Parts: sequence; structure tokens; C-alpha cells
Amino acid sequence: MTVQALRQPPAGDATKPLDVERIRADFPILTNVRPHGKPLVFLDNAASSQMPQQVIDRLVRYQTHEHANIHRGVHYLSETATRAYEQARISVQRFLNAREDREIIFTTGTTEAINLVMHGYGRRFIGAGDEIIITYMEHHSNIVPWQMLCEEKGAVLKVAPIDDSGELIVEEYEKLFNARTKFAAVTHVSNALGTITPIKHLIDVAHSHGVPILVDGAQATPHLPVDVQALDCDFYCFSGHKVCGPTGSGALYGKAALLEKMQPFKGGGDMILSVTFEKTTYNTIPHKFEAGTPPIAPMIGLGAALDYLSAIGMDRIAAHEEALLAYATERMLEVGGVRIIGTARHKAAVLSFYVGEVHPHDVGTLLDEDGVAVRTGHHCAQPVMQRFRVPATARASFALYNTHAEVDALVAAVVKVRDMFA
Ligand code: C6P
Repeated sequence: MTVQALRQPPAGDATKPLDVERIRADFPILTNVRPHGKPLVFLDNAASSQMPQQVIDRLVRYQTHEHANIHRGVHYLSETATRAYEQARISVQRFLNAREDREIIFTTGTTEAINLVMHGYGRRFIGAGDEIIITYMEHHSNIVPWQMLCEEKGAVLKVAPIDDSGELIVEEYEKLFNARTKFAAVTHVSNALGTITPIKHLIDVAHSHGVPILVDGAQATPHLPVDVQALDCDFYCFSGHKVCGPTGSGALYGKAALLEKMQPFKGGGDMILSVTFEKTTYNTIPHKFEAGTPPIAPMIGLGAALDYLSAIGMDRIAAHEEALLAYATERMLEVGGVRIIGTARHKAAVLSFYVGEVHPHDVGTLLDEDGVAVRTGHHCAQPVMQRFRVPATARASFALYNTHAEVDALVAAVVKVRDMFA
């Protein structure tokens, strides 16, 4: 199968709204699966989104025509696989508008990317008494690695608070910076609340104090255009499985000058230039950070997923999802007894809610009976739950293929739950 033979995504005309029905036709799972005999209403995209046929076809083509280990062989297949893998890196570079492809490190996802920066940068450059700033709305992936570093080095974690709507209190964030601050790590979009942080300002504040900053883009990349050069962030990371790509894929963007100063995260094959028992010299970036045989197929699938989204246009996806979120918010608030957790002025496609006093797990189970998939729990953001004094929430999260009719289905299922417990 040639590239040309693969189905093309619906072309993006920035002036036109999304043709959602046409997009839905690309996602076989949306029609293949009928939970409990009902049409699937998949609203758990913040946990993991679905894959279009274009990505599935790309994976099949790789497995049937291109598979071999990369960067190691002189034979035809190894060179073919290496080309495909490096092409995927260029897709990530374009998607994030990074200056160079060597600034893109493949990782298995956001969690691994943050751990890579913690080990590669943090363990080398952060010491006793130094301070690291995060925010109250971080996912555990952007809390625990920094806590581990603080414990190891005797450094101090400072947490910028959020208000009752789930917005970061920016003045408090600004006040946390001082001469001891050595690093900041903040989310672009909260997975539990949907809040879009004023990320450019947060980056500028860190830089005005000479502090490098990592942005967790796990929940931003599926919904918003991202330009790391315009943001001027030092690190930006995301997960492939949330941008319609495969699990086991993801990427870390880092400014070349910083990546070059960092120590490797893992040792092994491919990350070296030479090895003797006396001394090892490391490979150049990005390979210095990609030890061992990587998940080749998932990264190639990630490249295809980003090409798919880019062809549609992230601006159009953002506009569609903004309209969907506004409609869902309005309709849910019409249902008496529903409380929305996270009412920031700027939000991306996440709606966390409570139905009366019904436990979110019961809400999720009952919605599932109507074919509506939402996530329930603490969403790996326990400090957010503590801040809002709830043990968990039910969370509907939207993707480019969701429709207003699906919002209606969600609302109808929520009304049933409310009435059942009334
Ligand atoms: N959030 C959710 O349902 P991984 O697991 O490495 O792909 O992504 C971790 C992660 C990091 N940051 C944010 C903001 C995230 O939302 C996530 C994953 C999923 O909300 C699973 S807990």
C-alpha cells in the first residue's frame, strides 16, 4: 500500500465548520460498538481518544510492509522503518512548530516525558534548598516526579493555588518566584476541570526570573493549536493516545540548548556514540534520550494521527469543541441538581459534574447503561478533588468527532439518573 492509497482526512478549510459526520465516518469504533445494544456515545476522550482509519491503516502498512529495527541496519527494511520513524518525528515537529526535529524526543507519553526532564534536567541542576513551582491543578504525573526529586535533593515544592472556579490565581503564582526558584512545571489544560491556563504569561513570568519551565500539554494538544516557538516554553510534552494516536506513543519538545546540557534518562543501545569499560560517550540529541528499541509502530501511528488532525485544522477542531462545550454546559445547567466542578472563563472540552448527591461512580455506571461513556473518579488529580471537597467527579470530555446530538444523549441520561435518585 502506498501513502497515496491511504484515505485522506477531510481537508481543512479554516473558514468552514467541521463536517463532523464525515469525520465520524473515519472512526470505525464509533459505529462498530454498541454498548448494551445502544449507540456508543464516547465522552471519555480526555482519558484516551479513538483512532481514525487513517492511523489504523498506517499501522497496518508499517507492520505488513515496513517493520524492522531502526537506526541499526543497512538493509532495505531497516532503512525503510528508520525513515518512517524519523518522518513521524517531523510530523511532531510540525504539529508543535518546533524549530528543529532534533528538539523532539519520542516518549511513551506525557508521564515518561516529565520523568525524563526530572531525571535529565532536575537531577543534574536542582539541589538542596532550591525551589520548584507547580500548580494546584496538576495531574499526578506533574506532581509526583517533582516530589521525588525534592525528596532526593532536599529541594522544596511550591504550589500555586486555584480559585473556586478552577482558575489559577496568577498573582499567587507570580509571588512564588524568588532567587531560590530553579524550575517550574505547569499544565496547559487541566484534565479534571478543563481550565485553560494563561500559559504564555506563566512562561513569561518564569523567564523573567531566569527559570526554565515545562508545560504539560496532555490535555491541550487534542484541542488547541500549539506553537512552542511562539510560547517560548523550554519543554512541552503530550501523549499520543489522547490525540487519536496509539498508546505507547508521545513526545517531549525541549529547546536544543537545554537538551544538550541534560544527562540521559536511560542508558542502553542507540543513545551512545562509543562504549568502552572505561568511558561511554553519548549520542547527539534526540537519540541521547531514546535508549533501546523504541515503540516504533506507535510513534509512526502518532505521526499519522498528528498529520490527520493538522489536515483538518486545529483551529477548526478548537472552534467545534468550544461550541460543543458551551452547549453541553448550558444544557447540563438546565438539569436541576447538576453541579459543574470547574467553571473557569477559558475551558477546553472537559465537563466535570455532580448529579445531586449521587456518587460519581453510580452516575458513570448508569450512564453506561445508556451507552454514554464518561470517566468517574479523581482523574489522577487528587489535590483538585481536595480543593473542591469532593472525592471524585463524573467527567464528560469531548473530541472532534462528538456531536450536539451526543450532548443531548448525555443530558437525557443524566436526567434519568437524577430522577432515579430523587
Ligand atoms: N490523564 C485522564 O483521564 P499519560 O498517562 O502519560 O498518557 O498522561 C498522563 C497525564 C498527564 N497530564 C495530564 C494533564 C493528563 O490528563 C494525563 C492523563 C488521563 O485525565 C488519564 S489519568
